[in-house]
Amino acid sequence: MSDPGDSLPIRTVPTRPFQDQRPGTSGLRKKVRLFQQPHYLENFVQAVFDTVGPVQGRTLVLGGDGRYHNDVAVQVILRMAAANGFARVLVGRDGLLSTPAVSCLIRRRKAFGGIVLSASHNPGGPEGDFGIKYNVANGGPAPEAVTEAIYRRSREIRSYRILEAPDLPLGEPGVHRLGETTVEVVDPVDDYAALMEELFDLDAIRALFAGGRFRMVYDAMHAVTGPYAHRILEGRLGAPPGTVLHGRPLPDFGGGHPDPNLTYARELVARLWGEEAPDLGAASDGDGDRNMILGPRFFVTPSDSLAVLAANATLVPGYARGLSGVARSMPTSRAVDRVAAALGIPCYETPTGWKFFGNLLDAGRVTLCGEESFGTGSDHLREKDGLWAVLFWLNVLAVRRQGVAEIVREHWARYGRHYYSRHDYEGLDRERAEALMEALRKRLPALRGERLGGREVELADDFAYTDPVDGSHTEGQGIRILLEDGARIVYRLSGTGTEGATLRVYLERYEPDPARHGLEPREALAELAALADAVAGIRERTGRERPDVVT
Ligand code: VG1
Ligand code: CO
Repeated sequence: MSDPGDSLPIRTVPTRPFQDQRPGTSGLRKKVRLFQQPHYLENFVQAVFDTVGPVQGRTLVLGGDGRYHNDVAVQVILRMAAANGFARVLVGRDGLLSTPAVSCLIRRRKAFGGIVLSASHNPGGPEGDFGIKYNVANGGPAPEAVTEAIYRRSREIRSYRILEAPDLPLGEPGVHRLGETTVEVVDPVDDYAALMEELFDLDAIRALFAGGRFRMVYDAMHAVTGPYAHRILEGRLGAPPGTVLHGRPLPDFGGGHPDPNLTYARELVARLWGEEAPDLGAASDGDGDRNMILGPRFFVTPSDSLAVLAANATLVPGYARGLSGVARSMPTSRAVDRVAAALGIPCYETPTGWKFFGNLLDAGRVTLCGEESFGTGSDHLREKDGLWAVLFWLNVLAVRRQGVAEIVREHWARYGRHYYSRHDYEGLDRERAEALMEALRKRLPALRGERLGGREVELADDFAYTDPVDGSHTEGQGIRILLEDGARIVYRLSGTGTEGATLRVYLERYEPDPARHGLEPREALAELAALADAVAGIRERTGRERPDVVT
């Protein structure tokens, strides 16, 4: 044990509240320079401790995705955790932990909660974004009642507590004392890798890779999953070195946008669409909770991926007993609903954001859940989990010995295809974007019973959700318009952006006939996209001719 001693002075630092510390879809996200203001991070952390406490004698898990400011923030939070009386802090080596690894550690080590430092898929670096998120004892994101209470506290806070102490060395696993607090530096991968070992038939996947017939490329996007992927894919599963691209976490993600989609994972996409494409392509985001799955010249939409995993779950040891139920966020396509119906299990529709799955998972009502935004997960922890989804696919591929595209096409043939696409209009003027949503909301009563594109509007509402487990209620979660042929348009404003407003428009059309499963989503959804524009006046109100990102 190295120690700066037990008798370090605790300082109570006077501060003034910031008015803008309301957590969004997934924690508090702001530009790095806002987080660098004196007291900004400290205020929020104290607001968290005040809200979730008493924290005396408890264990906290702490880590982040390695983005710019991660190293500074980790040291501040360690000193604050000690000053606030935590008995123990488990911190990832070099301050690194993926979001799923934080969830895993909270659960396996029975911690009181955890702090994740990440702005997920948002770019990093001095000009980029930073973020902080609190997870509760089940390992999942704090529910809305807690995040709102943290926000209220942040607006009245007058002081915070911090220990005066030098930075702790976090480069090697080991145990340190910080005042009265024990700080344990843990290997970020160990516990997570052990959990994956319990869930998947890793020997079968190893056999798939053996002999070099099956090849994959995994793009860690210079974000947090590099060390996890090197260890599990190249180490445990025997995939050749070079399988993991961009495997070194960098504070600015190598200048990239750590968002695993067809736009930002450019090199990976080039490989999968190139000569001698590997059999599987995959990528994760900044903090490792998202995943993208590709076959040779083939993109699996996240909504389809969830449905395929649900339909094949019993092939995987950890899910061989079957699923208790499934859940998806409202904008996610309803492909998984059809699998649930066929399996005779419930399917829940929740608001956007992983925090709404927590109660369903805790209550054992669902086993798998997912979002259209490249998020898939299960009851193995309480966050979405990028590498887990990749291993799930690998396990299915190892058992079925078919290609990715073949598996998805067979799935469509059986259940029908949900053509799906999300159009994002980024960096809009906030007032204009809110006015667009408000105008839509006002039109809802008139829309019901109207005809759009020759079909009757079956449902038009602003999505509200009552949690079936604890009865908590949330409103204003997105405008949805459902047509009689099953087509659907959803509009909502992003809760993770840091500049202006982002309008997300989600388009979905169901096609039961396998003869018509070969269209490009763009063609298949062209008419619906035009309708979405006509109904909301997107071009007129935003002045944008087309979306910035289509996924
Ligand atoms: C987005 C996604 C949402 C996801 C959230 C956090 O939120 O749409 O599905 O849960 O990001 O993902 P929004 O409010 O911008 O649409 V991550 O990987 O940032 O933790
Ligand atoms: Co993320």
